[in-house]
Amino acid sequence: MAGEPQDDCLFCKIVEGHVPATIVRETETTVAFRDINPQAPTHVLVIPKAHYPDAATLATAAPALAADILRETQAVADEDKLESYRIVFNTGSGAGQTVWHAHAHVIGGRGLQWPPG
Ligand code: D5M
Repeated sequence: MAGEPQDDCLFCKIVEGHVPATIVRETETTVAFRDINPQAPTHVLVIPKAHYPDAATLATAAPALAADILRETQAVADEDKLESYRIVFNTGSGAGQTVWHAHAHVIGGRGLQWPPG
């Protein structure tokens, strides 16, 4: 069923506390934790506790939850005192998505180039 935890999902395991993570924020519906392979001084992943495979599926099935994710990206930026930051939703393997549980990358703390690589 949409949103149900998946046994084979790494981020569901982080939500359940079965895989350790450096959690920076948690709400009723979301968790934010530091990326294990940081690309900038701040690199935090904001995820819904419920399982959706990517951002578009999340936004269609649970738009209020998608809004929770976006609000939390700002809260993470505030926590790390970032004036500027980038939010990235890699969607599809061609764009670099490797974990099939929707997540926003919050990246900041250094100059960011545009266009991204
Ligand atoms: O982003 C998936 C991201 O997830 C990638 O930047 C590494 C990160 N990752 C993978 N395993 C972990 C654990 N265990 N803790 C924290 N971060 C993790 P994608 O957009 O799918 O490539």
